[in-house]
Amino acid sequence: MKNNKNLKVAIVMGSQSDYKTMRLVEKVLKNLGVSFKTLIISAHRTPKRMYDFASKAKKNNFGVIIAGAGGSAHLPGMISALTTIPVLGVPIESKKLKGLDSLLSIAQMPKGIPVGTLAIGEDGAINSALLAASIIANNNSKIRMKLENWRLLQSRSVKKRPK
Ligand code: RP5
Repeated sequence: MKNNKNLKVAIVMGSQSDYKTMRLVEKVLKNLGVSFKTLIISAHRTPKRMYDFASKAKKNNFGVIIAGAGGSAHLPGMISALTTIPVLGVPIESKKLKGLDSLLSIAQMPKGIPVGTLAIGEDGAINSALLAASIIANNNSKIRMKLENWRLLQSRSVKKRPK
């Protein structure tokens, strides 16, 4: 890892079909001024690509990896097995089981190889970006300030009384 202050976030997903959810990660990170790189990597369709990515992730200055996957959703766990960079898993809402399959698969990692699991679908995608920004903010005061401001605006946007 070259520079603790300028760590990037890797956004990876198992399929093009995951991008409609995972593009929200990009949107939030852009808003917070966090650098990122987005890639399609499938644990089962492109295992070599996954191995190359995960084994070079530290050298490539990634500080957090966000992995979105649906169905049996082994991508986040497999990447986590190959690197000690924190991996956040976004369970994609699958067609048949509405993402419950993805959620259980990502959350139920056996001890020893952790994956921080977010909510299913869009909420999870957005929160994964906020959590990744929090991790990067530990060593980056500019991003910490942007994150604090984001929270402030969110609080201000909540009306006191319902209409
Ligand atoms: C997983 O299979 C992907 O993460 C995706 O959510 C799911 C379905 O992929 P496609 O059949 O749409 O390519 O690997």
